[in-house]
Amino acid sequence: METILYDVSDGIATLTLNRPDKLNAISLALAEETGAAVREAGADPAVRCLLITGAGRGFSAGADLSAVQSLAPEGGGPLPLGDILRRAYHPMIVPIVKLEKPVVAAVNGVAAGAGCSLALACDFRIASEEARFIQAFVRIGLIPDSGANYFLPRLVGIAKALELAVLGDTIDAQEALRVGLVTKLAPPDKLMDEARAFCERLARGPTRAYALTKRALAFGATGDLESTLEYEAELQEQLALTHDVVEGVRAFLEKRQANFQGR
Ligand code: T3D
Repeated sequence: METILYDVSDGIATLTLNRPDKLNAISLALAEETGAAVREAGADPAVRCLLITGAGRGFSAGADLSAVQSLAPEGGGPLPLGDILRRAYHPMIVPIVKLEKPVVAAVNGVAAGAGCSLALACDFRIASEEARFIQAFVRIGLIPDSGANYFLPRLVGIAKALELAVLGDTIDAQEALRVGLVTKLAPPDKLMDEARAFCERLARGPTRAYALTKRALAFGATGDLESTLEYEAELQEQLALTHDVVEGVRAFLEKRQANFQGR
């Protein structure tokens, strides 16, 4: 892979966006390779948590604007932005949201435009105290994309989402924590250690319960009470079949730590 690094150890897959000279701007190759690596993490039983970060001083500066012009049709015409999103960006974002394992973003620096959407698609964001978040789309005359219109109102409410999207201002890490965009902050030199420790905790957890929690919350966010109650009952029935529920209950009764195996 040319634009990302991917490594698995101790139950954690680490995916590093790796175009540091362009602040990890998203080329078609980076989008494709990221989506493929996320799917690989999903299929690999050795992976129980996915960590996404950026090489160098940025997390991701969004769409690679230096490459966009070259995608214009020969002989002129509008940029095929819809096609690019459908073909490259959506297959990068959807597998992250659907991954049946926890996904943590270690936001090491600026996250702008679709790079911010990529961070928001993750289940948790641990940000460097020097990270910045920018809904940069409006600065080039676009609306938020790559799922920002889905993630932002859910995380910060529609009024704040509108403010961030319309003004396109830079918000610093402290403000991002205050409004609920990030889970926690870490000093820049401790970010990866803290993110890794967070992932280690998740990788030792009941992976199937995490997966079905993601599904249940997504369902509950749009469903009515009765259908959500029924959905919860169905998912608990599935979990009752897992090793981890048997082990969790037994460990409680034996007054010891559960040894979850993710199955
Ligand atoms: O269908 C579609 O394709 C549409 C999809 C759209 C989705 C989007 O993401 S739209 C939004 C695209 N992103 C942006 O508009 C952000 C552009 N970048 C910036 O505004 C700034 O770079 C930042 C605020 C993110 C960071 O500023 P700063 O001062 O820390 O760094 P810098 O000096 O501006 O950037 C460092 C280098 O990265 C620089 O290259 P150089 O001059 O050293 O050779 C810069 O050109 C490059 N870079 C930064 N962002 C991008 C980029 N190169 C290509 N594309 C970028 N998005």
